[in-house]
Amino acid sequence: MSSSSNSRRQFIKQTGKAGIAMASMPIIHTFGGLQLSQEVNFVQQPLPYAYTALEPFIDAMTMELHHTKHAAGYTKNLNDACVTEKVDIKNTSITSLLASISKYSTKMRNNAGGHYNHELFWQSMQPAPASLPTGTLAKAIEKSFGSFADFQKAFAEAAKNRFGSGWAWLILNEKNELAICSSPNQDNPLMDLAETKGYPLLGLDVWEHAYYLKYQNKRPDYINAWWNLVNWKFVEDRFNANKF
Ligand code: MN3
Repeated sequence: MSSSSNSRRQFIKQTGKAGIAMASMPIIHTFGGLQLSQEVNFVQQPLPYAYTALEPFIDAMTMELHHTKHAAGYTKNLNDACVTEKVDIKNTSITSLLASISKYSTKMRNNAGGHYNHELFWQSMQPAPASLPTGTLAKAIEKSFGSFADFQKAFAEAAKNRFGSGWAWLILNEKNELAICSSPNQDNPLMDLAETKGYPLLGLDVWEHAYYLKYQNKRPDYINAWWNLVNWKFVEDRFNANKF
C-alpha cells in the first residue's frame, strides 16, 4: 500500500465523526482518477503535497489558508446543508448531488460546488517543473484548439474574463469534445443549471483568495504562473476515463 493511501485512510479515521463513522467503512467514489470519500459526511482529503510544494508559483501561506480555511469551510457547510435538507449522504455521490443541484438551496449549491471544485483543484496540481499534455489528450487539444499554445491562450482568456469570483474549466462537453468555459462563484459544469455543461477535466480557481497574497490585483500573472503546476497526467487520466 502506498504511503499516500495510508495517510488518506488515517485522515479519514481521524476526521470521521466519533462513534458511527469510526465503525463504518468509507465509501470511495472514483471519478476519472479523482477519488472522493464520504462516510456519514463528505470528507476533505489531505493535500497530496506540502503547503510549500507549489512555491514560488503559489505561496505556502495561500495554500494553507486556502485548504484549511476556505476549502474546509465548503466541506463543513456542505455537510451542514445535507443535514438540514435531509440528503442521504451514504447513497448520494457528490456528482449526483451536483447534477440535481437546482432542487436544493443556495447554500447547498455554493458548498457542494466548493467541495467538489477544490478537491479537483488540489489533485490537478503538482510541484514544478511544468509538464505538457501527452498521448490522446495532447492530440485532442491540438484537434480542438489548434495547438497547446492556442489552448493556453483561450483558457487564460476565460480565466481573466470571469468577472468577480469563479472558475475557468477545460471540459468534455455533451458532444464529447474538449471545450473551455468559466462559471461564477462555486458553480461548475456538472450542475444541472450550468450555462455550459460538461465533465470537468481541469479547473482553475480565480477567486481572489486563491492568489491575492502573492499577486494582489494581477490575476493574469497568477494564471501564467499556474501553468507550471498543472498535473497533466491527472488530467489525461480523467480524459481517458471519460465518465461522470
Ligand atoms: Mn478557492
